Amino acid sequence: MKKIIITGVTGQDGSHMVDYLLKNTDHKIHGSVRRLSVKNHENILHLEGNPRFELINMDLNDAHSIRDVILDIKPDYFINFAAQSFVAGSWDYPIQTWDTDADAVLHIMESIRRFAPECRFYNAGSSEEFGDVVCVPQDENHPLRPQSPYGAAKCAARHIVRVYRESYNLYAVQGWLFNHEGTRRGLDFVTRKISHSIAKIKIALEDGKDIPILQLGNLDAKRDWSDAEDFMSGVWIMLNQDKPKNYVLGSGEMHTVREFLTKTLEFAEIDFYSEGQDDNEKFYTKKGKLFFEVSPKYYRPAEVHKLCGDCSLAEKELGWVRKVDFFGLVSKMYHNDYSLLSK
Ligand code: G4F
Repeated sequence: MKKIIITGVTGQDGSHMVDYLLKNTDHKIHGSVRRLSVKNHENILHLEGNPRFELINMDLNDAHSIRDVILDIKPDYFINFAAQSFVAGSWDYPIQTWDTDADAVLHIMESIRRFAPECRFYNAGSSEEFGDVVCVPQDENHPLRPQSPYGAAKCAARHIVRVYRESYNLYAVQGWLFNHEGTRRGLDFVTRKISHSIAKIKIALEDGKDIPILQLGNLDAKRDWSDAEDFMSGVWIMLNQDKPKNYVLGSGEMHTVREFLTKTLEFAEIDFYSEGQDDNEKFYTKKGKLFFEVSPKYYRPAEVHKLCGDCSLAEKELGWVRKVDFFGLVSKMYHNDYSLLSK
């Protein structure tokens, strides 16, 4: 039985990866978590008692902890999904972001090189590395032009992974994953913030209660949104090629934040009209109740205006396919939040 370490298992991607591997392989999975006084295990509650899944303690900000775990388990695969992944937060915590998203990758690579050189390593890359893009769509050859401390840290990690792969002949890859969302997404990311808030607004309207007001920042940013579950097979295939190589995973479609919001309102069957522009834009129900407004407090010091992934190489060489499109994703997220909140 092969051994896989996955970091970030309490998060969206880590928990989906565990589900994917339990279903599609016979391997043993060691899910690493940082011991906290408050548990945040909602995404992995269903794994409790599974004999092929074991939680282990590891703190990516502690090189000794990484070394001890790799020495002890001698994994066949190491999938690093743990990160400070909230781009907006990276201006508030740039050093913590750098420690977790860049330095930790160096510590992992160094421990793999010393103690488990046969281990295959995947690091979660990001389309934020392309940042201020020079063309649309972006493929594997797009230059790295990050716009945030988060994007810069991911670029540093990418170079670390490449240098270790080339210097020590390790199987180490990093996928450029464009935005991927779903029902386990954190509430601060814009898609889940919208699906969850609109579901709350819908329920308040149905119950005749006070309507909570949703506030968002830049509605014109364009993103390439996919279903996170669809990306897991792509990551696993990337890890199991004859030779290590990096790939873009995305949908090749761009949609604005505004489109995500209005599509969600369509699924919620909330009719509305808008007033004002830019910082003063507001949405009202047909009965004149305010339920949405733009708030500059969610603007970022620097924005990535458009991201669109060209995943043709992954489709051709890995045979990777997506199942869920943009409308399917919006529908799934809204309906999931509506049923969660109506319970
Ligand atoms: O949902 P977001 O916070 O995701 P962002 O910044 O694109 O990053 C996500 O995708 C990356 C891959 O491209 C990952 F590497 C990263 O870890 C993360 O998963 O914001 C999306 C867009 C931005 O342009 C932002 O300015 O939505 C805009 N936005 C507008 N109002 C907002 C809000 N974003 C958030 N989080 N909250 C708002 O109120």
